[in-house]
Amino acid sequence: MAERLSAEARRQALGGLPGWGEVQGRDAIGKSFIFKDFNEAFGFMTRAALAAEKMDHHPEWRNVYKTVEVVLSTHDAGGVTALDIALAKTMNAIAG
Ligand code: H2B
Repeated sequence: MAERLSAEARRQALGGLPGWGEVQGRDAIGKSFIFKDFNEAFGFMTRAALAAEKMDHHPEWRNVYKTVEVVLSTHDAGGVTALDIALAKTMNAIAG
């Protein structure tokens, strides 16, 4: 099973992940993606969902019009692991 990252490892990983930051009050990372319109936002969600399913690692997320708020945490580990960092990277790549 993936292990929770140390605070230092998480901080370092976040340094290479534009737009991502710590979620206040829990062991998780988050980002608000803002797209041109709903079509772009939902297209992102569709591609990210397929990637997440392939990784067997799933986001907590919320869409309002052209904004997608994402929170990543590994529920099985109770915090941020390398799986969250990998999914965050994939999401950044999909968003372009
Ligand atoms: N996604 C996330 N974010 N955290 C998990 O711990 C997790 C998951 N566990 N997706 C996976 C599914 C697990 O429940 C299955 C059985 O592999």
